[in-house]
Amino acid sequence: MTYAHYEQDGFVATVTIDRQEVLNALDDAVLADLDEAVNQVDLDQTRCLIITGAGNRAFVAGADIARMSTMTRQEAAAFGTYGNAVFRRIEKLPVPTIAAINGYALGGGCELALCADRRIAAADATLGQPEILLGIIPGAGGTQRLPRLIGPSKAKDLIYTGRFVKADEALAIGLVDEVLPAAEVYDAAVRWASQFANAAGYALRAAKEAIDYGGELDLATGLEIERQQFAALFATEDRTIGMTSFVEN
Ligand code: CO8
Repeated sequence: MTYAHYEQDGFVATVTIDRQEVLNALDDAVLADLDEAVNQVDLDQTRCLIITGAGNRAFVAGADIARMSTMTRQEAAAFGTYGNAVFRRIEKLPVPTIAAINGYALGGGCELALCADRRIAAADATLGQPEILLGIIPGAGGTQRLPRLIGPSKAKDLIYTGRFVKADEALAIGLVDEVLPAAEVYDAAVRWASQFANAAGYALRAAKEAIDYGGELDLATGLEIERQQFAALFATEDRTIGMTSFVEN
């Protein structure tokens, strides 16, 4: 019995969180299975990772509120630390990642989606950071990644009010990148992922690292990372093939 299934289809890996009786809510066991599934990503075999939720009702409806309702402060600290570590590992994967958001992505579920490079949402998806309604704040990166993605004003709107955001609004404010009928979300994620199957893998990794790591630093350091990555790619076969074939043809 696992709460997170790993599948590999060609160069595309998919991790599906599966605890449908509580809308895929996260507790320690789900986090551990998610961690284990993500650790199966073999960087020699995988060009893109899709993360999704099982069933059609939820991506992840948040951390398990029943479990959190009895947590001591120390237990909450441990839970938050673990959740953050798992999410950070996902965010730091060198390959592109996609959140295929089917249904609710609330609280820790929205925060998980924020760790992906791209968010594709079903037209009936609902996102949000409702923690304030429970007397807490986001605990797995929401106060940090959400304002970086959609700006501090919009992030404060969502986090201060805890209101739910339907897919159309999520698209309008940049919280998701694409909205499609529910039945088309996963296939669209696979299509987006598949374009990387034959792409220059080292260049993709370098682009991701320069954008993500550089974005956490001052401009001068970010530019330095880009400069080094740019030069390093001249030692790859992809660059030799790519440039030679352009020049010859
Ligand atoms: N935790 C535990 N159980 C849940 C959760 C949850 N987050 N969400 C839904 N469930 C359960 C329900 O209790 C219900 O169980 P049961 O059938 O035994 O009564 C089952 O899932 C189905 O849910 P509903 O009957 O409520 O379905 P509805 O369609 O009526 O409502 C909602 C769906 C609107 C999604 C509603 O269930 C809801 O509001 N859920 C809570 C959403 C929420 O507040 N999420 C944020 C939680 S706080 C958080 O995520 C903090 C993050 C900290 C990160 C820490 C590291 C990972």
